[in-house]
Amino acid sequence: MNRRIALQMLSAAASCALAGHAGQVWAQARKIKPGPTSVLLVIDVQNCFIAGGTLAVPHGEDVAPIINRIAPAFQNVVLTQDWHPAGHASFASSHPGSKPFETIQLAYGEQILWPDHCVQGTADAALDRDLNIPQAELIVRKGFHRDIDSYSAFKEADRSTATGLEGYLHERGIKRVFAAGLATDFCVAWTALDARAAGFETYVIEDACRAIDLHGSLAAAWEHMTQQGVQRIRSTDIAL
Ligand code: VGL
Ligand code: ZN
Repeated sequence: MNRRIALQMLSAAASCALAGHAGQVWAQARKIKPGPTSVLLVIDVQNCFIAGGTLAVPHGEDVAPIINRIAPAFQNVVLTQDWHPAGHASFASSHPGSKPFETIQLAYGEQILWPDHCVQGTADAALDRDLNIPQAELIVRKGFHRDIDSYSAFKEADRSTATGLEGYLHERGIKRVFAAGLATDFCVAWTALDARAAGFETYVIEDACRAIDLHGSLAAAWEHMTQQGVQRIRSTDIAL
């Protein structure tokens, strides 16, 4: 190869490397930096919702490694646990003649019936052991009233009983909520919608969630969330 071609190749390689680096810098600059007024809400990443659990969400066990990877980018992390007493109103077994995934009418309205799950103090209700977020500052337990379910980490299914999370976040000066966990179309969606209603800038980290998807519930949840201004992002959109 002659000297001129060799030089041309060298300079092309150099500019390629430069463009690659600039591209990386640009991509990094466009990423979301959570900061002190943001919180990562890790919703119900519990044994009941992963493989081997009583209400296993398809591929639910895949979220812990993704959440572990982004959690260090957050100065505030709050975990939730679905935490039902035995005989809870959302259990099909509490309503003779009913079966899981049927719908019934309770005092506060329609309720989907579930298999017994996340019973207080059981191994099934414990956090997924693969979750590794030692800096998490608070665990909110919900669904502990026997006669009221709570998909949302903010407000129970009667739409009036508060969990206290809204007050906690306001007192801590939190403005932005990032939600991840299980399940996208139930506890994550209800939590994100209530976060919006409470005035927080709200993001759902799509690939850090997995869905139950009962009769089109996943598509409906995204439509509802998008309509209400919940922002749909991916874990790679967050600056690590
Ligand atoms: C959930 C159904 C029943 C959830 C909790 O965490 O999404 N789903 N209880
Ligand atoms: Zn539940």
